[in-house]
Amino acid sequence: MGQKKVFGIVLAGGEGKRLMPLTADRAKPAVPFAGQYRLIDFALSNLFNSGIQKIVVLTQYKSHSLDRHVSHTWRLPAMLNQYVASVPAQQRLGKQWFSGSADAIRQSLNLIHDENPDIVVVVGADHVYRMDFSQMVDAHIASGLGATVAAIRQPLSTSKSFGVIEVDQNEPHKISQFLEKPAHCEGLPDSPNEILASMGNYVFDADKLVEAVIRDSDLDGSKHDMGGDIIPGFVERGDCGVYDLNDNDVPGSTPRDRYYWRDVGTLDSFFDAHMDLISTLPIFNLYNEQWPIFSQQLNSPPAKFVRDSRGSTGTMIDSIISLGCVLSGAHIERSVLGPWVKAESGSAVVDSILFDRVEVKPGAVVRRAIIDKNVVIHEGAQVGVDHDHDRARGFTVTDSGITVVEKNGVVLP
Ligand code: ADQ
Repeated sequence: MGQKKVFGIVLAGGEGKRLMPLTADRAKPAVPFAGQYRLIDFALSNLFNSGIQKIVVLTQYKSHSLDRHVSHTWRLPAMLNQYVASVPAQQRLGKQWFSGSADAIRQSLNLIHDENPDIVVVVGADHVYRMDFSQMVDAHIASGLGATVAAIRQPLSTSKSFGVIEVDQNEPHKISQFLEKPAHCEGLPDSPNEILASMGNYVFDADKLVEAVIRDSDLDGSKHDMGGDIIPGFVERGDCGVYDLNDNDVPGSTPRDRYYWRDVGTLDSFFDAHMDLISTLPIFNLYNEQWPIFSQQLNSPPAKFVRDSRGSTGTMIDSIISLGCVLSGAHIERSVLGPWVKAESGSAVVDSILFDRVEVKPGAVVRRAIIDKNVVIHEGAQVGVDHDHDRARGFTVTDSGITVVEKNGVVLP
């Protein structure tokens, strides 16, 4: 990135409807992940580790726990002029909230003007991955183009979830067509069952980004969306490049997780991403000290795994257990436990994700389930065993059979 001034913007105002009920009370980037993290920690760690250390997080929807997490966790040394600032929508330009991700940037242009950067890196907040943005910024500068979109190959069947990129045959670093979430499209010439998908991460020349969001605000029919409006505009003007994640080399990556990227926008993909963490050779490795994923420093005692009062031992295998957990005589298998979870005698937690302070009482069973914060699962109760019973009790059951229990819930037998 050399001497260029680079500014980071994290888009964190989306509602995350497909993650309901986990987003009933919090913004999607604030959803807990892997026990001690929040989803936004991945985007912020990637930016910070890339040397981008002036960052704003644009928030809107139910932003309280997100703002709190960012301000408690991401305190960079002001003395070095580094910061991560969470900036809620403020109606600075009139009586309207952000109408889309590009409008969020337009309404926050004062933040860009204050820093007067050469380059702006704009990233989403709800993906699990590692990426060195400094390499993407270098490629962007070398291309001479106004915008660059990060891209990764995905199955053709997922086209309706992504911006789909077509490259210029003569200039393969340049995008010739960008379709936002098409229901149908063609596969890649060298791999018909795959598309080149936008990762929702962009690098811009600062002046061109400012110009583009201002121009977009006057356009009839625009949804003021980065993927739907701003990027297609750059492509139309022949000013948009592509940066393939395969060209990114993050220090300490393993062959298994080098190109790992997961959009955790649905309950099923959120569940699957957790399962990627817990195998012996993880598909995504949290233990890479050369590219750490930072999160809250919990003031908590270590996790404890003990026999119960009758002397019965529990078992635990292929699981992640956070600080403050006490597991006495419980069976924990292929599960991720957040801080301060308690599981008691004869209980079983299998293939499940438990958020902070869940209590699993004696003899209770949790199977293929996501249990939000502060839920109490009473003695002998079962979750994820009988889906009809789960639905009858008001729990969400996904198409692939994951039961989700909302925050503060009580599960009775
Ligand atoms: P989506 O993720 O579906 O697709 P969107 O819902 O706009 O797009 O979310 C992108 C980011 O912007 C998220 O981090 C979200 O929190 C944030 N955001 C959404 N609305 C916002 C608002 N009003 N204010 C502030 N922030 C807001 C995008 C791209 C696709 C790309 C996928 C990759 O549009 O082209 O393929 O990401 O997952």
